[in-house]
Amino acid sequence: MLKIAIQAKGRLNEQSMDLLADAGISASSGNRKLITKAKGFPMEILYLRDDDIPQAVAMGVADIGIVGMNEITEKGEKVEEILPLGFGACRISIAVPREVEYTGTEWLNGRRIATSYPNILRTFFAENGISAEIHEIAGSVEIAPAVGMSDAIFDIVSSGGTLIQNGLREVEQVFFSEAVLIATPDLPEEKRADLDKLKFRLNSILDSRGMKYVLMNLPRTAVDQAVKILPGMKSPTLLPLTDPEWCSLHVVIPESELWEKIEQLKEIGAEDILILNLENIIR
Ligand code: PRT
Ligand code: ZN
Repeated sequence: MLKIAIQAKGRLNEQSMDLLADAGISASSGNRKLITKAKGFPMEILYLRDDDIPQAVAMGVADIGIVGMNEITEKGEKVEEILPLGFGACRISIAVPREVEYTGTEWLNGRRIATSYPNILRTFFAENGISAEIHEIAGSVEIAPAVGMSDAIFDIVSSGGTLIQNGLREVEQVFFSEAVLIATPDLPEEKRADLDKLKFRLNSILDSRGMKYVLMNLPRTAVDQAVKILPGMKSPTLLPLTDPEWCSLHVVIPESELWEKIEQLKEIGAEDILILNLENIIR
């Protein structure tokens, strides 16, 4: 039976559980134990701190896991990256006090930089020929400059709000991360088959996220123009209506392009447009 490591609590926990739930896999509710048996898939769920997930998967304590790319790279454990999951997006950046006149990476020479990601920072320094002092601290990195512990920080940024609140300015974006499904390097054959099934379910969910299913009535004479407007999965579906001059057009559109496409379709005569949520795309 596959054993998956998930963050016990924190930023990745909820979205990891939601993704599994969308794939028809649920953990028994009630008190979160260290390990529970999932329903809907032959799988056990192991709840760990995110810092421990790369090692647990590398050692085979868990067969697979969901964790941020930042933790995978920082820990340097040997794991197989199976699938980027499209959530938990963030970057690790260098930030300096607002009033500092940052002139470029050479400003960092001889400075003290506080971080929880010393290995990623060390690589960045080596690649850029910088010689600076790395101060490893476990939490609240953003307060280090204000209390005189460092000249700059190297920390996770997503909206940038935390930096602003602490009087800091982002000056170098070094590493980009998102949550990733990882696997232990020597996964046994029978577990590999289960992993393939899981991957299939996850891919169909990830493909459908951010997509809408759109139906509309369209004059037959406007079909050629509609096909040009729509990106289409292969070709859009056309169904006849009782009125021979009209048809019903069905298409999947990315949410980011939805309203622009709808406006164009209305201009060529589309009516009664329905927009539906899409749950899965099985290719
Ligand atoms: O207890 P455990 O060790 O499991 O959790 P943790 O406290 O170490 O990690 P957690 O839950 O904070 O984050 C887990 C993972 O989420 C990280 O390793 C990243 O892969 C990802 N992630 C995505 C983030 C953020 N976005 C994020 N914004 N992790 C942390 N942050 C922090 C950031 O450091 C800043 O202090 O959130 C704060 C707010 O960010 P802004 O820029 O939006 O203000
Ligand atoms: Zn952590």
